[in-house]
Amino acid sequence: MDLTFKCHSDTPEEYYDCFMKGLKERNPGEPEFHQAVAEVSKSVIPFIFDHPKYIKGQILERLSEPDRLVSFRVCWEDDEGNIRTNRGFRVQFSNTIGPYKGGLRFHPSVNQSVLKFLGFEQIFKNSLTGLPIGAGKGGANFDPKGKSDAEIMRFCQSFMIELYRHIGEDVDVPAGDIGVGGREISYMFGMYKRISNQFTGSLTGKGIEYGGSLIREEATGYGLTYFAENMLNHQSDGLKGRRCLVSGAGNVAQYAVEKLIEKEARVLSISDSGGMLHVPDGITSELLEEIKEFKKAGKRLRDFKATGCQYHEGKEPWSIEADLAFPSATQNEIDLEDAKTLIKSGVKGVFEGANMPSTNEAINFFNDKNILFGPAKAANAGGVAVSSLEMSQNNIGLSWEREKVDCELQGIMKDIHQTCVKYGEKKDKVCYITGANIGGFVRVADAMLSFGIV
Ligand code: NDP
Ligand code: 2IT
Repeated sequence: MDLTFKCHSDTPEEYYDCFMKGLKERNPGEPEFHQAVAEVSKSVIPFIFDHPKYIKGQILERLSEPDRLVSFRVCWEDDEGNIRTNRGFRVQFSNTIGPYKGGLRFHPSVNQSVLKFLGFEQIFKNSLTGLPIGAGKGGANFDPKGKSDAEIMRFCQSFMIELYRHIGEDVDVPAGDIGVGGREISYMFGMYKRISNQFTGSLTGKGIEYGGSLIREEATGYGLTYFAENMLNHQSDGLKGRRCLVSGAGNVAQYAVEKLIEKEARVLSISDSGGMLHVPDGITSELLEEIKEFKKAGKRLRDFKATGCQYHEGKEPWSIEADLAFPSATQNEIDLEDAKTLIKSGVKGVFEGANMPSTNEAINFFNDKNILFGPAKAANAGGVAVSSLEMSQNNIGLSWEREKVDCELQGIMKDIHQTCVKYGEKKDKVCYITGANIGGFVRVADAMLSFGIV
C-alpha cells in the first residue's frame, strides 16, 4: 500500500477526513497515535490550505510516518532467579532539525501506539524550543513498581545492550519520562559507556558528576509554571494567590508544585496512580520535601500521613474548587466528564504538564467554554529544552551554573509563548493550540522543503 494517501480535496474539512482515513488505515489499532495526529491536523490543515507549498510537498503525510521504529526483546533475571522478558522500543520519528531526541518510558501500558503518539508530539514540541533537536521516543512495557534496585539495574543494562546500537550523541539522544529518572538514566549510561568504550553525551538527564546539567531535573515542572505565568501575564493576570490543582506526584508534578509555591500560588492537590491527596490549606515547601522523599522511596500516597492532608482513594483532583489546573500524570487523564467537573469547580485555566493529558473531546469543551488552555507541546517543553542545553554543555565540555540554565529556560519558555501568540492570535484572543501546532510545524516543514524529497 502506498504510504501516503493523496487527498484531492476542495476544503480543509474534506482534506482532514481523507488524511485521517488514510492514517487510520495505515496504522490500525493505534488509538493514541490517531488522537495525537488528529489534534495537530485540525490546526495544520487549514494553514496548509493557505500555504499550498506544504500540500505539494506532502509534508503532513511525510511527518506522520516515523523515519524508523525498532522493537526488541529485553531479557533479564529477577531476584528469585526467574527469567523475565519485556518488549523494548525506540521510535525515531524525525531528524529534520537535529538528532532524534525524546524520553524513554517504562510503564506496563507502553506499546507502539503510545510511543508513536509521544514521538509525533515531540516533533512539534522540540521545534518550538528553537533548539537543534529532532524527535524520538522509546521505552518498554516494563513495570518498575515493586522491583528491587538490583532488578532495575539489570533491566536497564539489558535494555541498553540492544538500544546502544541505535543511539549516539549525533544520532539519537534519549532521556527520562514516566518510570525513568536519574537512577535509570545512570544505569543505562553506565552500560552505554562500557559497550561503546566512549564517554559521550548519548543520554540526557545524567548525574551532575558525569555530564548532567543543573536544572534538568526541575526543568519540565519549572518550565510549565513559567509558561503558565506567561499566558496569565498576557491577560494581565498572575499566579500569586491562585488556587491550583496538580495531578501526578512524579518529576513533573513535584517541580511544578515547587515553582508554584515560590510564585505564591496555593497548591491544593497532587495525585498518583492510587488516588489523590487534598491539602486544603495549600502544600508548603516543607510538606513538598516530605512528599518528594516519600515518592523517591517508591511509596504510595495512600500511605502518606501528615496533618492537613486528606487522601482520597481512586480519585482525581478535578472536583476541588480552584482557579487553575496542571494535569501532570499521564495521557487522557482528563476526559469530557473531567473537563465538565473542572469547570464546575471554577477552573479558568488548564496547563498541560503531562503529554496529551486531555482527550480531544475535553479540549473542544474547554474551547467552547473559553478556558485558557496551554497545550502540552508548548507548556511542557522546558524538559527537553534543558536536555538540549545539556547536549550543548557536553559538546563544549563545560558545566553552566544553575542561574544561567534557569535564565535560559525562562527565555525559551517566553519565546515559545511568543511563537504561540504569533501563530495563534485572532481578534485579540490567542488560541495556544493553533499557535503551538503551527509554530512547531512551520520550522520543520520549511527544513523538509529545503531538503527535497528525502
Ligand atoms: P514520573 O514517573 O516521575 O511520574 C508519573 C506520575 O504520574 C506518578 O505519580 C504516577 O503515579 C502518575 N501516573 C503515571 N501513570 C499513571 C496512570 N496511568 N494513572 C494515574 N497516574 C499515573 O513521570 P514524569 O513526571 O516524568 O511524567 C509525567 C508526565 O509528564 C508524562 O505524561 C510525561 O510524558 C510528561 N513529561 C515528562 C517530562 C520529563 O522531563 N520527565 C517532560 C515532558 C513531559 P505512581 O507514582 O503511582 O506511579
Ligand atoms: O516528553 C518529553 O519531552 C520528555 N520526556 C523529555 C525528553 C527529553 O529528551 O528530555
